[in-house]
Amino acid sequence: MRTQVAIIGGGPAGLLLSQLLHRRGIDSVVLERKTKEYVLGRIRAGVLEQGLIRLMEEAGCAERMHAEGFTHDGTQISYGDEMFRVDFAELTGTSVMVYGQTEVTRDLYAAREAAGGKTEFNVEDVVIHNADSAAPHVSYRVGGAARRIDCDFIAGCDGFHGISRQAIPLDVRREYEKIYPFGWLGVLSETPPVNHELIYANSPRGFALCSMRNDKLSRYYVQCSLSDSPGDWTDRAFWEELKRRIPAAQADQLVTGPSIEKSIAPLRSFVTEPMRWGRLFLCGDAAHIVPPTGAKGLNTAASDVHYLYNGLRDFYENGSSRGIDSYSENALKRVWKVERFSWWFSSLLHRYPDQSEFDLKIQIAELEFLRSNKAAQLAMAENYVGLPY
Ligand code: RFL
Ligand code: PHB
Repeated sequence: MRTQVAIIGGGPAGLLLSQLLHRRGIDSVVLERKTKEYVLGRIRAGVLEQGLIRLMEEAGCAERMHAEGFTHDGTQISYGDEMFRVDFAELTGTSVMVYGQTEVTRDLYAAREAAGGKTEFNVEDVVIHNADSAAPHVSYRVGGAARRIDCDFIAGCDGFHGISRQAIPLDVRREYEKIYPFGWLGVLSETPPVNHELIYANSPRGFALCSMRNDKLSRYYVQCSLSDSPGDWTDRAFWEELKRRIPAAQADQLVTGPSIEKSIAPLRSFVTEPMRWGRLFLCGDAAHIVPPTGAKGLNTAASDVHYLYNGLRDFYENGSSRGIDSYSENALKRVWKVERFSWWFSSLLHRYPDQSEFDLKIQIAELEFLRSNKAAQLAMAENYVGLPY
């Protein structure tokens, strides 16, 4: 088989790239290790920046998002029983949208299917060949049969555990990593959200987050130990712990119910450089990971897709390689700013095992500074709604 762009990974980055390219008449094939049902079963991001909203529009996939997504003009931040609001609309003139990654992915799959796009599921043993030559190809197996795709370019959109990053030789690749000494236990429940905006909560017992998918579906998280497993947490234990970490006024109003999903995610900051090697381009979680505090993972995957899509367009439409040549540099400049924000926001809100009494006082001082200082709020808001691209 031959295509212009072979895309490894059928998560949001790979699908969005494929659909954007299709709209410009550029052919691609998506290779996904799992089934569509599996990909759509993963509960992940919930907050979209304007940049991703615009890309969904450009991809022709924004109708349901605009009908069902919720615009959020601000967020709440609490510490103990204190709570304050950062008003994104007033500070930056823009907002974010609450619309789940699951729904984004569902809309993208629907668009690829309607357009007759080629997606191979259940692929195994994907190997990238000759990425540093003018004629790369990808080999893989599906149902035991060996297959091969010849292409002009390869987009490595296969997430943190994918194979694309490993195809860049070790003497070229540099990796930067920070592992956090805790995880997030997340619960999805068919209950009305405790608040109409998100609450990011710093508490002496650890971080908590009150989020949502819609007015009948809530998503909550509590900071937990890395040695915990979801089975260690009964629903009752989860709700009790969440109530202890948010202000009493909100805890009193919390509607609890059975969890319909419960999972633990470790927290990590990670960047690989460069994001391009020859004709291979890394996109999204394949190249970088942020801790979820600040909701930046999916959104940063989208900004990579923006740079790569425009570079490939420039190549096919104008015969220029300027965009693809500057892809890694441009994407990484923004990635590092997002890494900084996600690291900072995580540091502000979590309990760390080695925190001293001094460190705790500094954390509260920083929260009170943020509460009272418009310049600090503006810096936070600009990052939260998404740095421009
Ligand atoms: P994905 O979603 O991991 O998709 C990669 C796909 O590649 C497939 N794959 C392979 N396919 C073929 N061959 C191989 N060898 C392959 N290896 C892997 C995988 O099966 C998968 O389908 O990466 P992508 O597309 O880069 O998207 C990134 C986002 O999924 C991720 O950054 C976000 O979910 C992170 N994230 C959040 N991001 C936000 O912007 N806002 C949020 O509110 C937010 N909340 C979150 C999050 C991540 C979380 N977890 C579970 C880590 C909340 C949580 C709890
Ligand atoms: C979510 O709703 O899953 C969510 C929202 C905000 C975050 C992380 C996750 O910072």
